[in-house]
Amino acid sequence: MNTKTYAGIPQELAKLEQAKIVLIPVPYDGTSTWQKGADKGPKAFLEASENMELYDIETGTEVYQQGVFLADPVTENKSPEAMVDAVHQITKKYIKKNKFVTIFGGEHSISIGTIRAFNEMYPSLTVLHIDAHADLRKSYEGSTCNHACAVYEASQSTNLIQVGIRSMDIMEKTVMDEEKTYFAHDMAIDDSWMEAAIDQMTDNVFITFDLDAFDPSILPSTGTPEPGGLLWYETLDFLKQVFEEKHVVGFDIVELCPNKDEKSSDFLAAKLYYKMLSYKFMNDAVSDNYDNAYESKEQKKNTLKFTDDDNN
Ligand SMILES: [Mn+2]
Repeated sequence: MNTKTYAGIPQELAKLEQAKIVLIPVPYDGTSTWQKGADKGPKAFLEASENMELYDIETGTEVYQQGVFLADPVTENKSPEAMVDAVHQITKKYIKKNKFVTIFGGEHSISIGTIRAFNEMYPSLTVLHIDAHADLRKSYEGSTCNHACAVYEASQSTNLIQVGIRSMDIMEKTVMDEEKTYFAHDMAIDDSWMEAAIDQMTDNVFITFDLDAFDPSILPSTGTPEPGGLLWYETLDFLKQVFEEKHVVGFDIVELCPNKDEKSSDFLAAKLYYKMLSYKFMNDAVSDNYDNAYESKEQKKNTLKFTDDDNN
């Protein structure tokens, strides 16, 4: 039984029944290719979160008052496929409980499971993928559930928009939709990408945020740091607009690879998570009921079928 709460919030705000927000840690690092350690990400993130002040100056809110339930970590690691399946099932379970579901990895392969769950529960889903890497390989090192394949499935089954990309294999060009890809070298010289990307989104948006999208000068503790990344305030500016203009249905944050001598990355991840929650709930009173407005594709089919029968 886990008695620790997210960010040390009071127990009564951390109970599943009352909490509007669910946080699922996935300490998984089965397929990373260079520096190992993303499995330690959730622990470092939670420790940093406990040392963070919980009033958000920008929105003038204390989003933790909406309630945050810290779920048991997903520890399935028999195979990448079994891990993805476990993440998929548990994510879906909490969406069905009408919560705002968030997931902290772990390496990026966990997002195959999170995206699959949200895509089953929300029609016309946009996946906003913020990352240094394209992650569009169909399979890698013998598995379709490798971190290098994180958004291949999303590219086939959702409206995928990629932001911050600065590293890819030439083969991925055959899968990539360059109209919906925002490369870091273009973003650096022209900030019209924010509006352009938002214009391409449907209303339901899931955000998968690989921390290596950030510039290594502000976030060095990640498995594969790439130069030329996003900075803090431009990232927040973009995220805030997305939360204001779209129905963000959930998000995951992945690839924190902690280094005991460098804590600022852990703290940045903690703060990013809290900022995203603050933007999500900035206009919601604590007393408001929360409705995550899920409508699974199965349900939708049944409703249509019912209507057809009704007309006969
Ligand atoms: Mn990446």
